[in-house]
Amino acid sequence: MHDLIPKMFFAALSAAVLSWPTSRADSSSDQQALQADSISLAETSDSTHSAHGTAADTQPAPPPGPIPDSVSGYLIPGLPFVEPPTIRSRHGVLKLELTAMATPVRISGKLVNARVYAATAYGETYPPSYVPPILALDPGDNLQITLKNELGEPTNLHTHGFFISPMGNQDNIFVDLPNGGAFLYNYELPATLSPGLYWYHPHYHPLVEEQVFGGLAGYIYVRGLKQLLPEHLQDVPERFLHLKDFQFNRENTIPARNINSDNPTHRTVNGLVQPTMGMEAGGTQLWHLGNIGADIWYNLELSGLEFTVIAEDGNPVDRAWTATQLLMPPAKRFDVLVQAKKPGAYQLITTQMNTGPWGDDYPQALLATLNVTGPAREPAALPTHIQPFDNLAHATVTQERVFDLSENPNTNKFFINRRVFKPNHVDATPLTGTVEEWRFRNTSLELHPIHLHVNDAQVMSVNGVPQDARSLVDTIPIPYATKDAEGKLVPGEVVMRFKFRKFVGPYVFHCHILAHEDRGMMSIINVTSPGSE
Ligand SMILES: [Cu+2]
Repeated sequence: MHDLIPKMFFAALSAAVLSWPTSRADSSSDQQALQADSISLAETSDSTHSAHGTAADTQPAPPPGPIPDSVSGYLIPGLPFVEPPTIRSRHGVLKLELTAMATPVRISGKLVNARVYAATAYGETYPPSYVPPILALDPGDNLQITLKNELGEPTNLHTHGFFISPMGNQDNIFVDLPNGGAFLYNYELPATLSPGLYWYHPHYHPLVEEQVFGGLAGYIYVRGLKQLLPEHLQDVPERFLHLKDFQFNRENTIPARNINSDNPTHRTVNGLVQPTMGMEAGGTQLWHLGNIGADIWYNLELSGLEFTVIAEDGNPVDRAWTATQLLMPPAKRFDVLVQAKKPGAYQLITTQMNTGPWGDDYPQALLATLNVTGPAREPAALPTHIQPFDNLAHATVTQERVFDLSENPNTNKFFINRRVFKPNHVDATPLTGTVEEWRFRNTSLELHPIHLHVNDAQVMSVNGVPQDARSLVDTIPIPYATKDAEGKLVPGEVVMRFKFRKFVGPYVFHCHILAHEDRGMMSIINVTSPGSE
């Protein structure tokens, strides 16, 4: 099995080895290693996991049959809030089968053609659903997912936020699982994995947007957050709110081609349009919020109530912070405490917003209604501190890097350092145990949320303003460029630090607006150990 590790990655590189870019700054011994592995790849050409990006690979699935309106029915708003089932680990192991398929499912009462997961685990069958089961784990667990592909096109799986190896059958987004195939992912979670909300979704370039937009995205919850709360809050009710949006065409199919994220869309919470939730006056609830849609943003408000953030992107914060608005780019997660003193109907909305002159405009939308009942009552005291984190502000930085984010609105291509993603191009080769400082400069006129796999980031400054980080994070909006008084373009800029703690191997960073990622805004880093070069 070990042999497969480099081969799967270098399968993705195989075409490249023939024309290795001259601009690559890495050592020539690296290059020799790549060539050596590409030779061994040839010996395994019968492997079901072939290179990414060939014409045959990215052949899209044929469109599904239309669903007549008489069969599809209508979206029903205001249904009671429900959550998907949870599959829990047992004795340190969670073993399940996940099947990605194109099939009709009901979303808030309406039948639409979607791309979704079905699951089986411990003798239970979980039918295909727009919101798949929540996988609940403890730090240190072993997660074994057999992914079966019935989509009609290739796919794979990414565990967003996990601090695990990017190689072999762990968080390896270079795996190419063809239609009809199966692949065993075997994730070894570190005992130190931080508690909070994570998620899973396909990462098969360049079909990621359509697969996530079709419905292929679910939650992973790593337990232990409640134990970080004061004792009087450790048994508060929890709610998992999956934020996903979908569009459907005349044939009642979620589009897979030419998705326009600026089109009118249906925002859903747990696959429901504007569901109703309940809470007792004076009560406290722990909400797990994640934007697991493909492209669009949320700016949440709850009728002026405060969200008390206790974790961000699966990282408990050192100081709890409160906000009446939560900006959530695609992939963003917050674990928050919510309280209401007085009874009433509180509206969870996403406000009107736009993502820049070249970006999208979203109208305000009601997401859910929280009905608070009973006599007014003072809620419990909230915590101010949750858990310290490994603050990198005073770390020794061994390497600085600059990444330019740009786009061409005419060709609809998106670039990092003026290149579209190439499976053969490595942009950086950090060493384990070091801290690097990366400067992202956005010269385009829209926001781009940047996500690095495996290692979380500490935001140091935004547009030159120093930031006092409360935790590490994994999805960071980079502000768009503006013009100064003389009309000169001033890039939006975020400086962040990464500590490459442990895992070696190639992995990616990219814009998590998946249309941008699919159209080029992604790049590879290859982490090595000092002495292994
Ligand atoms: Cu982007």
